[in-house]
Amino acid sequence: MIDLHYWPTPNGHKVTLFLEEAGVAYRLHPVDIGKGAQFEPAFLAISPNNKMPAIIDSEPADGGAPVSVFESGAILLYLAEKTGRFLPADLRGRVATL
Ligand SMILES: N[C@@H](CCC(=O)N[C@@H](CS)C(=O)NCC(=O)O)C(=O)O
Repeated sequence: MIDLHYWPTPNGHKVTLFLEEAGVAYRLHPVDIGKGAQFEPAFLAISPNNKMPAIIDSEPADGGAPVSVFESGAILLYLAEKTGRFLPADLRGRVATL
């Protein structure tokens, strides 16, 4: 399960678009950046630069402890590698996508 810490901005939408298109199960956790929720210690433990989106993957591919990822580009890359979706394996396709 992916826990997505989210607010409806373009950077937040990048992650929900991926999750919806890939059919990945997820739970949304609102981070009201207008009210300063991004500065709460529990959120900073996940996203130390006080920006959403951020995710916690409770079922990482290595079977280990939950993994947290912040920065939308890093999240998209993590999810692409986890699911095998939307990131071509060939050099040129991969570069074009990145
Ligand atoms: N480079 C980051 C930018 C994320 C970002 O700018 N998030 C904004 C909303 S779109 C935010 O959380 N701002 C709260 C703040 O800076 O205090 C990414 O791509 O994830």
